Formats: sequence, structure tokens, C-alpha cells
Amino acid sequence: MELVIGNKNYSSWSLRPWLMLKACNVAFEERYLALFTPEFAEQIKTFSPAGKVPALTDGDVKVWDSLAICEYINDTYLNGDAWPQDPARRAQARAISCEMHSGFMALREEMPMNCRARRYVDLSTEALKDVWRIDLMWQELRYEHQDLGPWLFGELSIADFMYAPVALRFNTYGPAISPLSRAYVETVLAHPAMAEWMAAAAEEEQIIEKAEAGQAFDG
Ligand SMILES: N[C@@H](CCC(=O)N[C@@H](CS)C(=O)NCC(=O)O)C(=O)O
Repeated sequence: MELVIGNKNYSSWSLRPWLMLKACNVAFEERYLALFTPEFAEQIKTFSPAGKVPALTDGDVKVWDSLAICEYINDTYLNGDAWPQDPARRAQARAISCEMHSGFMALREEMPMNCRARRYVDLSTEALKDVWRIDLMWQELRYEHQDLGPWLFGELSIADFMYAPVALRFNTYGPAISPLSRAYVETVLAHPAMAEWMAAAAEEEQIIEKAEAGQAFDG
């Protein structure tokens, strides 16, 4: 099985299925394509008809789109265990995953994933509303599931993989969030697979100007 991903420093969509495969110990090879280069469009065609990363090839099967890849891995390799088993919790985990997949546009625009940076950004009201919504969501879920484990639904699930790039964004831009959400960010960042991703991101040299938002704290 091969997962095609973009730059680890910037590619929030790539992080989700990569993290899932690593965290769930599913064996895979990774292929890196540098985003926003003249050759990217030609290179990605072989792996994804949508022309975007991430893209998974598993024998004859090709799956593109981060959430679809997570679902495929869950169905094919994890016996459905990567969603909460309780139907109500599973529906809730799917709902917040879809909310992430299709929303938070202002947050994505104004706080692009940039693992290695520590920046200050002046957020618009729309982006602040996105931060507040996620902060409230995380607080409620962490409070409700505190006895089951440290993740959004207690045990690690696809919902955590979907929100991992937000934890990185909060780490980069440091918006004001609650202590419960701050603790959750720390939980995500402390996962060994996240540490591996961040270390690799720090080694990358390509700069994607449009993802370099905000001002560095050191000037
Ligand atoms: N909805 C898609 C979005 C994928 C996406 O936008 N990928 C970006 C990189 S993070 C990409 O490949 N951009 C390259 C391009 O648009 O040319 C998913 O969930 O995988």
C-alpha cells in the first residue's frame, strides 16, 4: 500500500491518513510530491483523478480524499475499530469529522498549517468563530469522555486524525483556547507519530509563500 502525500510542513490533508496509518500500525510506503511545483500536476495524475494529495493505492484500489482514505483503512484493515463502537458516539464522531472536512474555511485560510512556524495572526471575526466552535466542541467531548481516555471520544479515533492539523495550527498561532482544549493539543502533539511528522516537516526546505501567514514572534 502506498500513500502519496505533500509537504509535511504544509499539507494538512496529507497528515490525516498518514497519522492514522502510523498510529494504527498499518504498514505502508509513502511517496512525497512537492506541492505547488511545475511538475506536481503531472505527477499526481497517476495517483489521483482529483489531482490532489493525499492519494492511496492499495493493489488495484485507488482512493483519494483524506476522509475516504481513512474510511477505507478502517473498513479494510481495522475491522471498523477506528470509529467509536457506540452508535451514538460513532454518529457524533462522523458529524464532527464531516464538519471539519467541509467547514472552517476562515480558520483554514487565515491559519494555514505551517508546522515549523510560531506566528502571531490577527484573526477576522469569522476565523475567531471557527476557533471558538472548535474550542467548545473539544471541551465538551473531552469533558464527556474524560474517563475513557485522552482523545476526543476517549479512545483514539478518526475524529482525532481529522482534527490533528487544527492542533498543529493552534500550536503555531496560539489563539486563546480553554485549558481542556490546550491539554488536548498537547495530547495530539505528544503522539509519537505526530512527533515523527513534525521532525520531518522541520527538515523540509521548500517555502510555500501563500501558506506563510502572520508575523514571527521574534520580529
Ligand atoms: N478534500 C481533499 C482536499 C485535498 C487537498 O486540497 N489537497 C491539497 C494539498 S493539502 C492539494 O493537493 N493541493 C494541490 C493542488 O490543488 O494543486 C481531501 O480531503 O483530501
